[in-house]
Amino acid sequence: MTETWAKTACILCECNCGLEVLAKDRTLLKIRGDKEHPGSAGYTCEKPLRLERYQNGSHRISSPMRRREDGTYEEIDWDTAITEIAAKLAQIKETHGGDKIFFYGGGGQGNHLGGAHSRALMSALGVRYISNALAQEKTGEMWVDGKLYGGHTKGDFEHSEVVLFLGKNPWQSHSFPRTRPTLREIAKDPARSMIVVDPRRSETAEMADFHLQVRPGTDAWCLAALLGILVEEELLDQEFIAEHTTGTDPVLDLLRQVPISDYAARCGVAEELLRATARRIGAAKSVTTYEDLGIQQAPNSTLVSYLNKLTWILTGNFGKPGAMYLHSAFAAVAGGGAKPKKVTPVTGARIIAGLIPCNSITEEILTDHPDRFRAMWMDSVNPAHSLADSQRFREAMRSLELTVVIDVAFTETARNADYVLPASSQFEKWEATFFNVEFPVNTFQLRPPVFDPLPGTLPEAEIYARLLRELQAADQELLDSLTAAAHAGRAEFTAAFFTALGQNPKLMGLSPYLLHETLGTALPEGQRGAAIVWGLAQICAMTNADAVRRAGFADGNALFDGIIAAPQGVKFTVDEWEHVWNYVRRPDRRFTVEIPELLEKLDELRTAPVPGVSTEFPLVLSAGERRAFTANTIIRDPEWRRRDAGGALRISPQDAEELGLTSGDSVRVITEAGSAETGIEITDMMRAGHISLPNGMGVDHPDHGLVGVPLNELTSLRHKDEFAGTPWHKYVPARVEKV
Ligand SMILES: Nc1nc2c(c(=O)[nH]1)N[C@H]1C(S)=C(S)[C@@H](COP(=O)(O)OP(=O)(O)OC[C@H]3O[C@@H](n4cnc5c(=O)[nH]c(N)nc54)[C@H](O)[C@@H]3O)O[C@H]1N2
Ligand SMILES: Nc1nc2c(c(=O)[nH]1)N[C@H]1C(S)=C(S)[C@@H](COP(=O)(O)OP(=O)(O)OC[C@H]3O[C@@H](n4cnc5c(=O)[nH]c(N)nc54)[C@H](O)[C@@H]3O)O[C@H]1N2
Ligand code: SF4
Ligand SMILES: [Mo]
Repeated sequence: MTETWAKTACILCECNCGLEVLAKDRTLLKIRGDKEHPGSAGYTCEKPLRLERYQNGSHRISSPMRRREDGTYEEIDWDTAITEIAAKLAQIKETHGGDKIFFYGGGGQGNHLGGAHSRALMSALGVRYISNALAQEKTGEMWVDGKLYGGHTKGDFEHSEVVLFLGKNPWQSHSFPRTRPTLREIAKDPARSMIVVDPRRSETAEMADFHLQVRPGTDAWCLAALLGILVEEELLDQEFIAEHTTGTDPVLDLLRQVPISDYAARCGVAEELLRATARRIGAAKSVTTYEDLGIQQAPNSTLVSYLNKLTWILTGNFGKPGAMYLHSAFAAVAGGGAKPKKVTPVTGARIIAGLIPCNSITEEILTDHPDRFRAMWMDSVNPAHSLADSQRFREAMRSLELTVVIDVAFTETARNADYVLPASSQFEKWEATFFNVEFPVNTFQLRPPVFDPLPGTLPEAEIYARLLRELQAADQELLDSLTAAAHAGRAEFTAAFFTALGQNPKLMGLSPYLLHETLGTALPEGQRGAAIVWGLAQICAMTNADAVRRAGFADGNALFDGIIAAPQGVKFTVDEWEHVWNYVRRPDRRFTVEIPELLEKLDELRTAPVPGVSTEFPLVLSAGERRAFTANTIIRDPEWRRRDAGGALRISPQDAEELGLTSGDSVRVITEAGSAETGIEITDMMRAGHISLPNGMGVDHPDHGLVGVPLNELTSLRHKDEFAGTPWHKYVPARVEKV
């Protein structure tokens, strides 16, 4: 076969940098950054260069599998799998109601079209409860965002004078376009400053002008002190506050009372350093902040998200170059479908952005409550590895009447499922993500398949379509008339589709399926898997009409055609900075600064004890550090890793000495939930008392066995945020013993 260069994207983190790949037969021979990609412009880090380890290898599965009584699996054909699964879903819906079928996942770092297709199955079944990984990291922030301005914010880091990274190590974890060049530019420019709040001297902290090396889990005191100083030293932007916010007075009153010296002592950061940091923020023309897992998976996380946002709001760092912004979206990553419920059926936990808190999932299953979930659908996720307390989650899976996993590999989760359905890889089908969060220019890339599906596998679009056909989810007459319209022409189809939806709004939920079955058959050969994007493009063009037009697309049809024609990605919205207020979802376009529940928590900080350690567990384990070669569990082959192949436990020289450890030793890490053996790396990156293990390790591979620590054998469901229910993976009390 000939070698051809094709355009695609990296699937290992949410940046989705554009790639060009040299493909031959079924392999990825060479991989390089795509200079034509509108967001990454040729940039990549070291991780995608051997994506071949994802695409091919003994981890891939190529037949549907059914679990036997004894826990082993047998291969079955697709027809059998679809018929049996559809029958069981229908029976559970009939007996217990569709709301007892829980959907988890629907996409990872590179693939969101499968999740979009799954919406049609949910709609047909009457599913009401869903969740995904966002509900173990971002839902606290989302709750705060909802109260403040009703949208998602990000920063214009590239042009920012001062950037603040809060529990975020972008050198390794990235998360914004061309991360490393941007960090390097900030670090070398004497007129710009980088502030990092992290107990660890991370690669990013190493580059920073201000490193606030907090005690683990004490960020609330640190940020409260920082805000206290901003208020006390009159470093706020009063004009911005008067013009763009409401409810700010009670917040300022409380911040005036912050005992600054006391809080500095509690978080372990020198007061003078905090004051210098506050002054730098106050004097800057533009400031951006990025909060991530270091605070989102640690004590007081929702409160800390709020304090983070107050830092840039009260200093007027919104809606100008180099500052924070709200933005357009190609399609939503969260959102609970038609009418999301407010609390979970069994434990009454708060549902945020339509998502059940991850730490509640097990408790919604392992109970005899009549409203418990009876079935769980898992697509493109590995919850038996990624959710807190793996042991209990496995028990929960086995107690359900039906569990189905769709994955490319026989994962930890697949090994506990009743049925496992093999998906085509992200290079074998049309794919895209909805991590489109830039402003003033926002981009979207629809990636065509590089290869045909691995024999035996199916793209998710086809899996969901087969199930929905089996369930007879749509009226045949409707399908026939839409198909005829699609063959007549785009204008005819557009009119027919919207007329059908107008006559029966309930069809909205089924539209991914309808598009696949009708428009999909009229698209040029091989493009059927892109049909769903036609629907998303229509919604996007209606929601952001002016910005889409400024990007050069007259309407949804033009946008869809433009997307198909540009496999390197398109700019789908173009804004000016003054348009940013259009994205603030408030009738008065102002920020609602007062959040009473969180002000109460802020006030309680004075008397609340700082999270501490015990004699039984004297160390704090950060369970899930992003390193040079980790990528959740997307790549299972340990030979992919060029460095730190075993995933060592990082420990400070002081702690190592106290425990009598030297380089090369093995240790046992013990927590209240479990224990694991691992090698160590003694490094002064770590603060005394703080240890860390990498994420994404401890998965089983047919040729290499299990390498590294499966972290969630060490975590428990109990430790979680009181508002959002997000786990404290960065704050796991632990002890270490030499073995
Ligand atoms: N290389 C790589 N990159 C990735 C991923 C990957 O698997 N590998 N995963 C992607 C995903 S899904 C996500 S969500 C992001 C996450 O990206 P990050 O949140 O940046 O990643 P982490 O390393 O988990 O945590 C960031 C920092 O929090 C610090 N930290 C620990 N405890 C505390 C604390 O109490 N307070 C503060 N202030 N900091 C603390 C840690 O020392 C660490 O440096 O990364 C994305 N990018
Ligand atoms: N202790 C601890 N736990 C954590 C974290 C931590 O830091 N510490 N981090 C958390 C965070 S931030 C996140 S985002 C989660 C991530 O955890 P999960 O959301 O569970 O996802 P991944 O580990 O990314 O697993 C993705 C799965 O998708 C499969 N896959 C890949 N391509 C395809 C495809 O095309 N189709 C289908 N159907 N499947 C595919 C992969 O084989 C893999 O099994 O983990 C969380 N868990
Ligand atoms: S930054 Fe993320 S998306 Fe870009 S190349 Fe690295 S891992 Fe892939
Ligand atoms: Mo994540």
